[in-house]
Amino acid sequence: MKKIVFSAVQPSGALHIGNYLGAIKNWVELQKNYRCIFCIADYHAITLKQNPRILKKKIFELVCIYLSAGINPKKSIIFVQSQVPYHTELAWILNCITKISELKRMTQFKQKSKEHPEKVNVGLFDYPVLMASDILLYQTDLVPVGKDQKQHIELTRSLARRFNKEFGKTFKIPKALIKKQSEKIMGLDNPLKKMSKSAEDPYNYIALTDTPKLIREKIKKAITDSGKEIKYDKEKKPGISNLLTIYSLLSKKSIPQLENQYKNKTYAEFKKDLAEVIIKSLTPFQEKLKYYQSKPEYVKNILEQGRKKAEKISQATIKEAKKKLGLLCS
Ligand code: AQP
Repeated sequence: MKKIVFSAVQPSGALHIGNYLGAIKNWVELQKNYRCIFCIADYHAITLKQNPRILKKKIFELVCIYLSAGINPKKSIIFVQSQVPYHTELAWILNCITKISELKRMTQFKQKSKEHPEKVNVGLFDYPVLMASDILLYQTDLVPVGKDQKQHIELTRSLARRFNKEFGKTFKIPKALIKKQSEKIMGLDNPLKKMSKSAEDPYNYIALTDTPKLIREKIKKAITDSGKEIKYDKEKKPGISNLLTIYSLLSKKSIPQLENQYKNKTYAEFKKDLAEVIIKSLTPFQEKLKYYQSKPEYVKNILEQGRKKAEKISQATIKEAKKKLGLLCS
């Protein structure tokens, strides 16, 4: 039996190279050796206000992004979270064993509620429990994510252990799979904060759909550090270190190789080349994206197949959890 990999992305904002390098790119490789399940986390997206018309478009676009990045629907399950009712059902069950103090400690909640105090709703607070339910429903072994999700996976592990201890073994205890080099791609406008979909300034990120002209402009404007040297030093040179990381991940050249290549060159020369490396990586992806976006029936069919498979696996887990709790199930 192959081990199970589960991960998800929210169909909100502009998907960026941080999401790609930190998560989706790694999923593609995992398909070779694991049973992979990739979800469009639309219920998570509505924890912040969404325009219904745009949300619908974003859900469809995200499926196309998965396919264009190399997720193969013949090997992996692709489905939309809100189309499988057991996610919210298990979230309710897990809510009943989650302490409020645990959720209050979640860094992402603390940050988001500080940034947007007027937008804090119960869903945003409870987001990590829904995420735990997403993962545990599929008896997941590994969850490939960026570093920002580490704390949520730790909570998932605690809840699974707690449930198993109290009611008998029901859930597998999953592990986070975080790749060191791509664990946290930082914002182009602020290399001390992660690149973020919901950033107000689009110059914070390179979106997967940005045009070559815009990519050149964004990289040109990206914050660098004082001094002239192109050298990796996360503490003293966070800006250039972040750009070196992106360059290295996309070109497959190591950071020392790049440092050597740009030894006597300027930031401007380095940035010019980096923009071209990004464009070269994104062009074939964007062509595929256009192709899938022109095939809505094909995409819908993939989602329907995915929904059926996801429902079957998750139904077995929810039944078991309800039985253990003494609830009636059909
Ligand atoms: N900057 C990043 N570097 C590396 N990985 C990242 N991820 C997100 N940002 C970075 C990883 O991308 C996956 C999908 O993220 P998500 O849709 O769950 O939303 P998020 O993590 O909340 O993404 P954003 O871009 O930061 O959106 P907002 O602005 O809404 O918070 C996850 O695996 C995540 O770790």
